[in-house]
Amino acid sequence: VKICFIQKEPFPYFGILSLAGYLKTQGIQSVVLIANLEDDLVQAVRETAPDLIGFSVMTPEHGWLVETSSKIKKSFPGIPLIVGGIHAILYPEAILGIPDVDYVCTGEGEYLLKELCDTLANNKNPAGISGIGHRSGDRLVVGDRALLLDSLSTHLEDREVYYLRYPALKNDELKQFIASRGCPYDCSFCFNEQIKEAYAGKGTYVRMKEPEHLLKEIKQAESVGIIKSIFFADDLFTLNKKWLRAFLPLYQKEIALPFMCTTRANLMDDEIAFMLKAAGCHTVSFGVETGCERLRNEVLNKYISDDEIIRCAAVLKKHGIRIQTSNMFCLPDETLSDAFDTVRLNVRIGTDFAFATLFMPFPGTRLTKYCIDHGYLSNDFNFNNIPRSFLHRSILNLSDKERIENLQKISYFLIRYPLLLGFGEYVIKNIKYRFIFAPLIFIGTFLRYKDERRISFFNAIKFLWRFRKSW
Ligand code: B12
Ligand code: SF4
Repeated sequence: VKICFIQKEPFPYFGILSLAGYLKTQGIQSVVLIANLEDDLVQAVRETAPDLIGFSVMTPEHGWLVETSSKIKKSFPGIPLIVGGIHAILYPEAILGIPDVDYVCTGEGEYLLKELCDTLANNKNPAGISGIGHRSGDRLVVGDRALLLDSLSTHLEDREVYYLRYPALKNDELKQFIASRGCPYDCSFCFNEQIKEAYAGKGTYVRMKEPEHLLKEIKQAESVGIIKSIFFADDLFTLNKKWLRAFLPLYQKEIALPFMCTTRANLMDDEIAFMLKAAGCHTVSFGVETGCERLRNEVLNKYISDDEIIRCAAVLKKHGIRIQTSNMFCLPDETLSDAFDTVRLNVRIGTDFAFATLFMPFPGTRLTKYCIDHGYLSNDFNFNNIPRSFLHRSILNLSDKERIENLQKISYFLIRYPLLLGFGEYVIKNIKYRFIFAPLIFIGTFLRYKDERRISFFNAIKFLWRFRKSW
C-alpha cells in the first residue's frame, strides 16, 4: 500500500514526519505533496499513484480542504480519501460532512493508518476500526477514539519523505523539532482545553520523547540535510525540569547546535536559563499575549501576572538569552490604550523580537464563545468565516479596530526601537490609512524571522518566498 499525504503549507509537519516514520517501519510507503508548492496538484497525485490519499489539516485550512478534496476526488474517485490532523481530531463530524471525504482520523494516526492500510490491502471493510470515522449510507459514524500513544520514542521521524519531492527543504538552515506532545494548561484562546476533552480517558496527554530518542532524530536529520540551527517548537519546551536536566547536557555534548525554544513565563527560573544557555540556546519564545493584565487573566485565562512576565524576561536576560514574545492584538474588550500597554510591557522587559498577530477566533474555544456572547462575533460564526491569515485583518466588531490593527502592523518596530514610541503613538492616533501600515508587517516579519532564528539573509528570503501563496 502506498499512501500520499497532502498538506497545504510549505514546511514539514510533525504529524506527517511521525506517521511516515512509523509506516516505514511497517513496510508502508509514504509520499508527501505540499499543495502550495505544486503547480498542478492533481497531476502530482497521478504521478505518485497512491492507494490511499491522506490530508493533514489545521482549522484555518478548512476552506482549502473542502476545495482541494473535491478536486482530488473528482480526478481519483476510486482512491479512498482520509483526513487527519488537529482539525480532524477537534471536528470529526464537520469533516465527514464534506462529501468527498471517505474517512476521518479522530486521534493520533500511527497505528490507525497502519490498520486502515492493512484493511484496504485485504479488501476488508474499515468500518470497524475504532478511531476512524466513516459514512454508512447517509449516516456519519464517528465512533470512539483510539488510545493515545504510550510512548513517543518507538520510531524516528522520516524527513526524507519531504526531501525526495522537495529537495530545497533540505537546505533550510533552521530545522524544527518537537520533544513532546500536549500542554497541561487551559488558556481560553487556545485549543488545548478542547483537545484534552477529546482525549479524556484515552491515556496520558502530556508526553515527552526519551532524551536519547530526540537526539537520534536530530542526528538522523543531520545525516540527510543541512542543519545550522534548531527550533524546538513544542507547546512548552521547558515544561519538565527533570527532562531538561537529562536532555540538555546530552544535547550540548552530542549536537551543540545553536537553538531556540518555547516556554511559559511561569516555567522559567535561574537553573533552567543556565542549562539552556550552556546547551547553546540563543532565544526563548513565550506568550505575553497582551499588556493588559485583566484581559490576560480574566478573559484569556492565562493566569500569568505582569510581574511573572517581568521576572521571566529578567532571568533570561541575566543569562544572555534573547527574548521573543507572542502578542495578540484586537482581542475582545481591548481598547487602543490596552494595545499600547502591550507594546509598553514588551519595551519594559526588553523584548528583542515581538511576534504581533491579530487574535484569530476558532469555533468552539472559550474565547470565541465569549466573543459571541459579548457581540464581538455574530451567532453564526463558523469555520468559513475564519480569516486566512492572522496578520492582516481582524474579524471582531471592535470600536477602535482600525487603529489597533495599524498598531499591530508597526509594533515590531516600536518594541525593537523604543525611541520611536512617542512618534508611533502620534501616528497611530492621527493617521488611519491602512495602506500606509499594511506593508510594514511584511518587513517586520522578515526582519524578526531572520534575526531571531539566526539565519542568513539569503535563506530568510528563500524561506519567505516559499510562503508567498500563504500570505
Ligand atoms: C508545532 C506547532 C506548530 C508549528 C508547526 C511545525 C510543524 N513542523 O508541524 C508552527 C509554529 C509552524 C505552527 C504554526 C501554526 N499553528 Co501550531 N501548533 C504546533 C503544536 C505546538 C504542535 C503540533 C504538532 O506537530 N504536534 C505533534 C504531531 C505529531 O501531532 P499532530 O499534528 O496532531 O499529528 C497527529 C494526528 O493529528 C494525526 N494526523 C496528522 N495528520 C494526519 C494525516 C492523516 C491522513 C491521518 C490519518 C492522521 C494525521 O496523526 C499525527 C501523529 O499522531 C500544536 C499544539 C498541539 N497541541 O497540537 C499547535 C497547533 C496545532 N497550532 C495551532 C495554530 C492555530 C497554528 C497557526 C494557525 C497559527 C497560530 N494562530 O498560532 C499556525 C499556522 C500553521 C500553518 N498552517 O501555517 C493550533 C491549531 C488549532 C486548529 N484547530 O487547527 C494548535 C493546536 C495550537 C493550539 N493549542 O491552539 N504550529
Ligand atoms: S500554555 Fe500555550 S499551549 Fe498551553 S493552553 Fe496556554 S496557549 Fe495553549
